Amino acid sequence: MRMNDFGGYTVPAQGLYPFQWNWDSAIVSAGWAVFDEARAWEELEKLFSGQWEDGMVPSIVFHRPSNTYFPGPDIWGTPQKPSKSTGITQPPVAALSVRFLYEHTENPELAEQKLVSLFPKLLAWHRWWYKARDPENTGVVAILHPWESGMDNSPAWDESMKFPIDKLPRYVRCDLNHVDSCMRPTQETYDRYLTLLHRFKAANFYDPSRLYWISPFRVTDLCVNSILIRANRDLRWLALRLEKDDIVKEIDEWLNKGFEGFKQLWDEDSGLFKCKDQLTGKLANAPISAAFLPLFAGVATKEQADKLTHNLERWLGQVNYGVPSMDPEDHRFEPLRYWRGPVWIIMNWMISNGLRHYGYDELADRIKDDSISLTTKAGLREYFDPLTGDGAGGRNFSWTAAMCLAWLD
Ligand code: 9WN
Repeated sequence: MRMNDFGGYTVPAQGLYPFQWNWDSAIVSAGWAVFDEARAWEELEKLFSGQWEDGMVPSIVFHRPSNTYFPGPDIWGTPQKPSKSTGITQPPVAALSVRFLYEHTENPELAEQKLVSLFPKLLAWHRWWYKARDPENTGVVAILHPWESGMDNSPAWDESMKFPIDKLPRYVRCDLNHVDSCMRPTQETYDRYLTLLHRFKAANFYDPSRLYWISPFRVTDLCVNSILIRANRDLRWLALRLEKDDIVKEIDEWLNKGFEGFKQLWDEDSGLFKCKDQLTGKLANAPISAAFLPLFAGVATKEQADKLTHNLERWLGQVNYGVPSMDPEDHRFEPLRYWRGPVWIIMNWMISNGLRHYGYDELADRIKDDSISLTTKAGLREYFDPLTGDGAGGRNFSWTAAMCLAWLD
Protein backbone atom coordinates (compact mmCIF):
# COMPACT_ATOMS: atom_id res chain seq x y z
CA MET A 1 0.00 0.00 0.00
CA ARG A 2 2.80 2.38 0.89
CA MET A 3 4.63 1.45 -2.29
CA ASN A 4 1.60 2.42 -4.40
CA ASP A 5 0.96 5.62 -2.41
CA PHE A 6 1.47 8.52 -4.82
CA GLY A 7 0.79 11.18 -2.19
CA GLY A 8 -2.76 11.11 -0.82
CA TYR A 9 -3.97 8.61 -3.38
CA THR A 10 -3.06 4.99 -4.09
CA VAL A 11 -2.58 3.80 -7.65
CA PRO A 12 -4.12 0.36 -8.30
CA ALA A 13 -0.81 -0.96 -9.68
CA GLN A 14 2.27 0.89 -10.80
CA GLY A 15 2.75 1.09 -14.57
CA LEU A 16 -0.47 -0.69 -15.52
CA TYR A 17 -2.82 1.72 -13.70
CA PRO A 18 -0.86 4.85 -12.72
CA PHE A 19 -3.73 7.17 -11.63
CA GLN A 20 -6.45 7.28 -8.98
CA TRP A 21 -9.28 4.88 -9.84
CA ASN A 22 -12.64 5.42 -8.20
CA TRP A 23 -13.82 2.11 -6.74
CA ASP A 24 -10.24 0.91 -6.24
CA SER A 25 -9.61 3.89 -3.98
CA ALA A 26 -12.80 3.40 -2.02
CA ILE A 27 -11.81 -0.21 -1.31
CA VAL A 28 -8.21 0.72 -0.64
CA SER A 29 -9.27 3.26 2.00
CA ALA A 30 -10.63 0.37 4.11
CA GLY A 31 -7.18 -1.23 3.92
CA TRP A 32 -5.47 1.98 5.00
CA ALA A 33 -7.93 2.26 7.90
CA VAL A 34 -6.41 -0.86 9.45
CA PHE A 35 -3.04 0.83 10.05
CA ASP A 36 -3.26 4.55 9.21
CA GLU A 37 -6.65 6.11 9.74
CA ALA A 38 -5.72 9.65 8.70
CA ARG A 39 -4.35 8.30 5.42
CA ALA A 40 -7.57 6.34 4.87
CA TRP A 41 -9.68 9.52 5.05
CA GLU A 42 -7.21 11.30 2.82
CA GLU A 43 -7.70 8.66 0.11
CA LEU A 44 -11.42 9.42 -0.02
CA GLU A 45 -10.94 13.18 0.16
CA LYS A 46 -8.53 13.02 -2.75
CA LEU A 47 -11.03 11.00 -4.78
CA PHE A 48 -13.78 13.54 -4.10
CA SER A 49 -11.43 16.38 -5.04
CA GLY A 50 -12.15 15.18 -8.59
CA GLN A 51 -15.96 15.31 -8.18
CA TRP A 52 -17.77 17.22 -10.92
CA GLU A 53 -20.14 20.10 -10.15
CA ASP A 54 -23.14 17.96 -11.05
CA GLY A 55 -22.13 15.34 -8.46
CA MET A 56 -20.48 12.73 -10.69
CA VAL A 57 -17.29 11.18 -9.35
CA PRO A 58 -15.15 10.17 -12.34
CA SER A 59 -13.81 6.67 -12.87
CA ILE A 60 -10.23 7.98 -12.97
CA VAL A 61 -8.73 11.20 -11.61
CA PHE A 62 -5.50 12.16 -13.36
CA HIS A 63 -3.68 13.97 -10.55
CA ARG A 64 -0.25 13.57 -12.14
CA PRO A 65 0.80 12.82 -15.71
CA SER A 66 1.94 9.34 -16.75
CA ASN A 67 2.50 7.82 -20.17
CA THR A 68 2.09 4.18 -19.14
CA TYR A 69 -1.73 4.03 -19.46
CA PHE A 70 -4.06 4.56 -22.40
CA PRO A 71 -6.40 6.45 -22.68
CA GLY A 72 -4.96 9.23 -20.53
CA PRO A 73 -6.10 12.82 -19.92
CA ASP A 74 -5.28 14.06 -23.43
CA ILE A 75 -7.62 11.58 -25.07
CA TRP A 76 -10.41 12.15 -22.57
CA GLY A 77 -9.99 15.92 -22.94
CA THR A 78 -12.48 16.71 -20.19
CA PRO A 79 -12.77 20.34 -19.23
CA GLN A 80 -10.72 20.97 -16.06
CA LYS A 81 -13.39 20.38 -13.43
CA PRO A 82 -11.66 20.61 -10.96
CA SER A 83 -8.98 18.01 -11.82
CA LYS A 84 -8.37 16.31 -15.11
CA SER A 85 -10.43 13.13 -15.20
CA THR A 86 -12.42 10.74 -17.33
CA GLY A 87 -15.97 11.73 -18.26
CA ILE A 88 -17.61 8.55 -16.93
CA THR A 89 -17.98 7.00 -13.47
CA GLN A 90 -17.48 3.66 -11.64
CA PRO A 91 -19.32 1.59 -8.98
CA PRO A 92 -20.27 3.84 -6.02
CA VAL A 93 -18.43 2.07 -3.20
CA ALA A 94 -17.44 5.26 -1.31
CA ALA A 95 -20.42 5.39 1.10
CA LEU A 96 -19.54 1.88 2.29
CA SER A 97 -16.00 3.04 2.99
CA VAL A 98 -17.08 6.12 4.91
CA ARG A 99 -19.29 3.96 7.13
CA PHE A 100 -16.49 1.41 7.56
CA LEU A 101 -14.00 4.11 8.55
CA TYR A 102 -16.52 5.78 10.86
CA GLU A 103 -17.39 2.53 12.62
CA HIS A 104 -13.78 1.44 13.02
CA THR A 105 -12.37 4.77 14.11
CA GLU A 106 -9.96 5.19 16.97
CA ASN A 107 -10.40 8.93 16.73
CA PRO A 108 -14.14 9.73 16.96
CA GLU A 109 -13.60 13.46 16.74
CA LEU A 110 -11.70 13.15 13.46
CA ALA A 111 -14.29 10.69 12.12
CA GLU A 112 -17.15 13.05 12.97
CA GLN A 113 -15.42 15.93 11.21
CA LYS A 114 -14.70 13.82 8.10
CA LEU A 115 -18.25 12.50 8.03
CA VAL A 116 -19.65 16.03 8.10
CA SER A 117 -17.47 17.11 5.19
CA LEU A 118 -17.83 13.96 3.06
CA PHE A 119 -21.56 13.32 3.55
CA PRO A 120 -22.83 16.07 1.18
CA LYS A 121 -20.41 14.85 -1.49
CA LEU A 122 -21.62 11.26 -1.21
CA LEU A 123 -25.22 12.44 -1.32
CA ALA A 124 -24.56 14.55 -4.43
CA TRP A 125 -23.05 11.51 -6.17
CA HIS A 126 -25.98 9.23 -5.31
CA ARG A 127 -28.43 11.91 -6.46
CA TRP A 128 -26.45 12.19 -9.70
CA TRP A 129 -26.88 8.47 -10.32
CA TYR A 130 -30.66 8.74 -10.17
CA LYS A 131 -30.91 12.00 -12.08
CA ALA A 132 -28.43 11.28 -14.87
CA ARG A 133 -28.75 7.51 -15.10
CA ASP A 134 -32.38 6.81 -14.29
CA PRO A 135 -34.23 9.74 -15.82
CA GLU A 136 -37.12 7.40 -16.63
CA ASN A 137 -37.53 6.47 -12.96
CA THR A 138 -37.24 2.69 -13.23
CA GLY A 139 -35.52 2.23 -9.85
CA VAL A 140 -32.28 0.90 -11.40
CA VAL A 141 -29.53 2.96 -13.00
CA ALA A 142 -27.81 2.63 -16.37
CA ILE A 143 -24.16 2.36 -17.24
CA LEU A 144 -23.12 3.78 -20.60
CA HIS A 145 -19.66 2.27 -20.92
CA PRO A 146 -18.28 -1.15 -19.85
CA TRP A 147 -15.57 0.75 -17.94
CA GLU A 148 -18.30 2.11 -15.67
CA SER A 149 -19.21 -1.37 -14.42
CA GLY A 150 -15.67 -2.14 -13.26
CA MET A 151 -16.11 -5.47 -15.13
CA ASP A 152 -14.79 -4.12 -18.42
CA ASN A 153 -14.71 -7.19 -20.57
CA SER A 154 -17.61 -9.14 -19.10
CA PRO A 155 -19.51 -11.47 -21.48
CA ALA A 156 -22.62 -9.68 -20.19
CA TRP A 157 -21.77 -6.86 -22.63
CA ASP A 158 -21.12 -9.00 -25.73
CA GLU A 159 -24.55 -8.47 -27.32
CA SER A 160 -24.83 -4.81 -26.28
CA MET A 161 -21.36 -4.06 -27.68
CA LYS A 162 -22.34 -4.95 -31.25
CA PHE A 163 -22.90 -1.32 -32.32
CA PRO A 164 -20.80 -0.16 -35.32
CA ILE A 165 -17.25 1.02 -34.67
CA ASP A 166 -16.66 4.67 -35.66
CA LYS A 167 -13.64 5.86 -37.63
CA LEU A 168 -11.15 6.42 -34.82
CA PRO A 169 -7.98 8.49 -34.55
CA ARG A 170 -4.98 6.14 -34.59
CA TYR A 171 -4.11 4.96 -31.09
CA VAL A 172 -1.68 2.67 -29.28
CA ARG A 173 -2.75 0.64 -26.27
CA CYS A 174 -0.42 0.52 -23.27
CA ASP A 175 -1.99 -2.38 -21.36
CA LEU A 176 -0.24 -4.94 -23.58
CA ASN A 177 3.13 -3.57 -22.43
CA HIS A 178 2.31 -4.80 -18.94
CA VAL A 179 0.06 -7.85 -19.34
CA ASP A 180 -0.10 -10.69 -21.90
CA SER A 181 -2.73 -10.10 -24.60
CA CYS A 182 -4.38 -13.46 -23.82
CA MET A 183 -5.55 -11.96 -20.52
CA ARG A 184 -6.82 -8.61 -21.83
CA PRO A 185 -9.80 -7.38 -23.90
CA THR A 186 -9.43 -7.83 -27.67
CA GLN A 187 -8.56 -5.05 -30.12
CA GLU A 188 -12.13 -4.97 -31.42
CA THR A 189 -13.41 -4.47 -27.88
CA TYR A 190 -10.96 -1.59 -27.41
CA ASP A 191 -12.18 0.00 -30.66
CA ARG A 192 -15.69 -0.05 -29.20
CA TYR A 193 -14.50 1.39 -25.86
CA LEU A 194 -12.91 4.22 -27.86
CA THR A 195 -15.96 4.70 -30.08
CA LEU A 196 -18.05 5.34 -26.97
CA LEU A 197 -15.44 7.68 -25.51
CA HIS A 198 -15.27 9.84 -28.66
CA ARG A 199 -19.05 9.96 -29.02
CA PHE A 200 -19.41 11.10 -25.41
CA LYS A 201 -16.70 13.70 -25.87
CA ALA A 202 -18.51 15.00 -28.96
CA ALA A 203 -21.69 15.37 -26.89
CA ASN A 204 -20.63 18.71 -25.49
CA PHE A 205 -17.81 17.14 -23.47
CA TYR A 206 -19.66 14.39 -21.60
CA ASP A 207 -22.81 16.43 -20.90
CA PRO A 208 -24.63 14.09 -18.46
CA SER A 209 -28.06 15.25 -19.57
CA ARG A 210 -27.28 14.03 -23.11
CA LEU A 211 -25.20 10.89 -22.68
CA TYR A 212 -28.05 8.70 -21.45
CA TRP A 213 -30.03 9.45 -24.61
CA ILE A 214 -27.28 9.24 -27.21
CA SER A 215 -25.23 6.26 -26.02
CA PRO A 216 -25.45 3.13 -28.24
CA PHE A 217 -24.56 1.13 -25.11
CA ARG A 218 -27.06 1.42 -22.23
CA VAL A 219 -27.17 -1.41 -19.77
CA THR A 220 -28.52 -2.19 -16.30
CA ASP A 221 -25.44 -3.61 -14.64
CA LEU A 222 -25.74 -5.92 -11.62
CA CYS A 223 -22.45 -4.77 -10.13
CA VAL A 224 -23.18 -1.04 -10.11
CA ASN A 225 -26.81 -1.48 -9.09
CA SER A 226 -26.07 -3.91 -6.24
CA ILE A 227 -23.32 -1.67 -4.92
CA LEU A 228 -25.56 1.39 -5.25
CA ILE A 229 -28.30 -0.23 -3.16
CA ARG A 230 -25.81 -1.36 -0.54
CA ALA A 231 -24.23 2.11 -0.57
CA ASN A 232 -27.69 3.67 -0.15
CA ARG A 233 -28.16 1.59 3.00
CA ASP A 234 -24.86 2.86 4.36
CA LEU A 235 -25.62 6.43 3.32
CA ARG A 236 -28.93 6.11 5.18
CA TRP A 237 -27.05 4.87 8.25
CA LEU A 238 -24.75 7.91 8.02
CA ALA A 239 -27.72 10.26 7.50
CA LEU A 240 -29.28 8.90 10.72
CA ARG A 241 -26.02 9.67 12.58
CA LEU A 242 -26.27 13.22 11.30
CA GLU A 243 -30.01 13.40 12.12
CA LYS A 244 -30.94 14.30 8.55
CA ASP A 245 -34.51 13.02 8.49
CA ASP A 246 -35.47 14.45 5.09
CA ILE A 247 -32.50 12.78 3.49
CA VAL A 248 -33.33 9.47 5.17
CA LYS A 249 -36.75 9.70 3.48
CA GLU A 250 -35.19 10.47 0.12
CA ILE A 251 -32.90 7.42 0.45
CA ASP A 252 -35.84 5.23 1.51
CA GLU A 253 -37.50 6.10 -1.78
CA TRP A 254 -34.40 5.04 -3.72
CA LEU A 255 -34.32 1.78 -1.77
CA ASN A 256 -38.01 1.03 -2.32
CA LYS A 257 -37.74 1.80 -6.02
CA GLY A 258 -34.57 -0.29 -6.18
CA PHE A 259 -36.30 -3.40 -4.75
CA GLU A 260 -38.92 -3.07 -7.49
CA GLY A 261 -36.32 -2.38 -10.19
CA PHE A 262 -34.33 -5.51 -9.37
CA LYS A 263 -37.36 -7.72 -10.06
CA GLN A 264 -36.85 -7.25 -13.82
CA LEU A 265 -33.30 -8.62 -13.52
CA TRP A 266 -34.29 -12.03 -12.17
CA ASP A 267 -34.11 -14.93 -14.63
CA GLU A 268 -36.22 -17.76 -13.22
CA ASP A 269 -35.05 -20.28 -15.86
CA SER A 270 -31.41 -20.13 -14.80
CA GLY A 271 -32.00 -19.19 -11.16
CA LEU A 272 -29.68 -16.21 -11.56
CA PHE A 273 -29.87 -12.43 -11.76
CA LYS A 274 -28.83 -11.06 -15.16
CA CYS A 275 -27.72 -7.70 -16.52
CA LYS A 276 -30.17 -6.10 -18.95
CA ASP A 277 -29.74 -4.23 -22.21
CA GLN A 278 -31.95 -1.17 -21.79
CA LEU A 279 -32.06 -0.46 -25.52
CA THR A 280 -33.37 -3.89 -26.55
CA GLY A 281 -35.07 -4.71 -23.24
CA LYS A 282 -33.38 -8.14 -23.21
CA LEU A 283 -31.63 -9.80 -20.29
CA ALA A 284 -27.97 -10.52 -21.10
CA ASN A 285 -27.47 -14.20 -21.73
CA ALA A 286 -24.38 -14.46 -19.52
CA PRO A 287 -24.07 -16.24 -16.18
CA ILE A 288 -21.52 -13.98 -14.42
CA SER A 289 -20.42 -13.74 -10.81
CA ALA A 290 -22.20 -10.39 -10.40
CA ALA A 291 -25.36 -12.53 -10.48
CA PHE A 292 -24.70 -13.17 -6.78
CA LEU A 293 -24.27 -9.50 -5.83
CA PRO A 294 -27.99 -8.87 -5.17
CA LEU A 295 -27.24 -10.87 -1.99
CA PHE A 296 -24.74 -8.14 -1.08
CA ALA A 297 -27.42 -5.55 -1.82
CA GLY A 298 -29.99 -7.49 0.22
CA VAL A 299 -32.57 -7.36 -2.59
CA ALA A 300 -32.86 -11.11 -3.31
CA THR A 301 -35.83 -12.98 -1.80
CA LYS A 302 -35.18 -16.13 0.26
CA GLU A 303 -36.31 -18.30 -2.69
CA GLN A 304 -34.00 -16.45 -5.06
CA ALA A 305 -31.15 -16.78 -2.57
CA ASP A 306 -31.67 -20.56 -2.44
CA LYS A 307 -31.51 -20.81 -6.21
CA LEU A 308 -28.45 -18.56 -6.36
CA THR A 309 -26.57 -20.65 -3.81
CA HIS A 310 -27.51 -23.83 -5.61
CA ASN A 311 -25.89 -22.39 -8.75
CA LEU A 312 -22.91 -21.10 -6.81
CA GLU A 313 -22.26 -24.54 -5.33
CA ARG A 314 -22.35 -26.03 -8.83
CA TRP A 315 -19.86 -23.42 -10.08
CA LEU A 316 -17.53 -24.06 -7.13
CA GLY A 317 -17.68 -27.78 -7.84
CA GLN A 318 -16.09 -27.14 -11.25
CA VAL A 319 -13.07 -25.12 -10.08
CA ASN A 320 -10.40 -25.34 -7.41
CA TYR A 321 -10.74 -21.74 -6.24
CA GLY A 322 -13.89 -19.63 -6.20
CA VAL A 323 -15.58 -17.52 -7.31
CA PRO A 324 -14.97 -17.62 -11.08
CA SER A 325 -16.27 -14.48 -12.81
CA MET A 326 -18.32 -16.64 -15.18
CA ASP A 327 -20.05 -20.03 -14.97
CA PRO A 328 -17.20 -22.53 -15.65
CA GLU A 329 -19.62 -24.75 -17.59
CA ASP A 330 -20.41 -21.98 -20.08
CA HIS A 331 -18.60 -22.29 -23.43
CA ARG A 332 -17.36 -18.69 -23.14
CA PHE A 333 -15.48 -19.41 -19.88
CA GLU A 334 -11.78 -18.44 -20.12
CA PRO A 335 -9.88 -18.92 -16.85
CA LEU A 336 -7.34 -16.18 -17.59
CA ARG A 337 -9.12 -13.55 -19.65
CA TYR A 338 -10.34 -10.37 -18.06
CA TRP A 339 -13.77 -10.78 -16.40
CA ARG A 340 -14.47 -13.97 -18.39
CA GLY A 341 -13.44 -16.53 -15.81
CA PRO A 342 -10.76 -15.35 -13.33
CA VAL A 343 -11.37 -14.75 -9.62
CA TRP A 344 -11.31 -11.23 -8.17
CA ILE A 345 -10.87 -10.94 -4.40
CA ILE A 346 -13.13 -7.87 -4.20
CA MET A 347 -15.96 -9.83 -5.83
CA ASN A 348 -15.31 -12.66 -3.37
CA TRP A 349 -15.63 -10.23 -0.48
CA MET A 350 -18.96 -8.87 -1.70
CA ILE A 351 -20.38 -12.33 -2.47
CA SER A 352 -19.20 -13.80 0.81
CA ASN A 353 -20.54 -10.82 2.76
CA GLY A 354 -23.93 -11.19 1.04
CA LEU A 355 -24.04 -14.94 1.74
CA ARG A 356 -23.36 -14.38 5.41
CA HIS A 357 -26.11 -11.79 5.57
CA TYR A 358 -28.56 -14.43 4.25
CA GLY A 359 -27.26 -17.10 6.66
CA TYR A 360 -25.19 -19.23 4.25
CA ASP A 361 -22.19 -19.24 6.54
CA GLU A 362 -20.53 -22.36 5.20
CA LEU A 363 -20.44 -21.05 1.66
CA ALA A 364 -19.28 -17.65 2.89
CA ASP A 365 -16.42 -19.37 4.77
CA ARG A 366 -15.47 -21.43 1.73
CA ILE A 367 -15.09 -18.26 -0.36
CA LYS A 368 -13.08 -16.56 2.34
CA ASP A 369 -10.82 -19.62 2.69
CA ASP A 370 -10.29 -19.73 -1.08
CA SER A 371 -9.37 -16.04 -1.03
CA ILE A 372 -6.80 -16.68 1.71
CA SER A 373 -5.35 -19.65 -0.22
CA LEU A 374 -5.12 -17.64 -3.45
CA THR A 375 -3.37 -14.63 -1.96
CA THR A 376 -1.09 -16.85 0.13
CA LYS A 377 -0.12 -18.96 -2.86
CA ALA A 378 0.08 -16.33 -5.59
CA GLY A 379 0.52 -13.00 -3.77
CA LEU A 380 -1.21 -9.67 -4.24
CA ARG A 381 -2.18 -10.12 -7.88
CA GLU A 382 -4.96 -8.33 -9.76
CA TYR A 383 -6.92 -11.56 -10.27
CA PHE A 384 -6.43 -15.35 -10.19
CA ASP A 385 -6.92 -18.45 -12.32
CA PRO A 386 -9.79 -20.43 -10.70
CA LEU A 387 -8.38 -23.75 -11.94
CA THR A 388 -4.70 -23.48 -11.03
CA GLY A 389 -4.75 -20.70 -8.43
CA ASP A 390 -2.01 -18.87 -10.33
CA GLY A 391 -1.95 -15.08 -10.12
CA ALA A 392 -2.62 -12.99 -13.24
CA GLY A 393 -2.84 -9.41 -14.49
CA GLY A 394 -1.08 -6.70 -12.48
CA ARG A 395 1.30 -7.39 -9.60
CA ASN A 396 1.44 -5.70 -6.17
CA PHE A 397 -2.19 -4.78 -6.59
CA SER A 398 -3.60 -2.28 -4.10
CA TRP A 399 -7.16 -3.50 -3.67
CA THR A 400 -5.98 -7.09 -3.21
CA ALA A 401 -3.64 -5.81 -0.46
CA ALA A 402 -6.51 -3.83 1.09
CA MET A 403 -8.74 -6.89 1.10
CA CYS A 404 -6.02 -8.88 2.89
CA LEU A 405 -5.84 -6.19 5.55
CA ALA A 406 -9.52 -5.38 6.02
CA TRP A 407 -11.15 -8.76 5.30
CA LEU A 408 -8.73 -11.70 5.27
CA ASP A 409 -6.71 -10.90 8.38
C1 9WN B 1 -10.33 0.62 -16.95
C2 9WN B 1 -8.14 -0.38 -12.02
C3 9WN B 1 -9.24 -0.81 -12.97
C4 9WN B 1 -10.44 -1.41 -12.20
C5 9WN B 1 -11.44 -2.08 -13.13
C6 9WN B 1 -10.69 -3.06 -14.01
C7 9WN B 1 -9.59 -2.34 -14.79
C8 9WN B 1 -9.38 -0.45 -16.40
C9 9WN B 1 -8.62 -1.09 -17.55
O1 9WN B 1 -8.69 -1.75 -13.87
O2 9WN B 1 -10.18 -1.39 -15.65
O3 9WN B 1 -10.95 1.30 -15.91
O4 9WN B 1 -7.92 -0.36 -18.25
O5 9WN B 1 -8.74 -2.30 -17.76
O6 9WN B 1 -11.57 -3.74 -14.87
O7 9WN B 1 -12.43 -2.74 -12.37
O8 9WN B 1 -11.08 -0.40 -11.48
O9 9WN B 1 -7.80 -1.42 -11.15
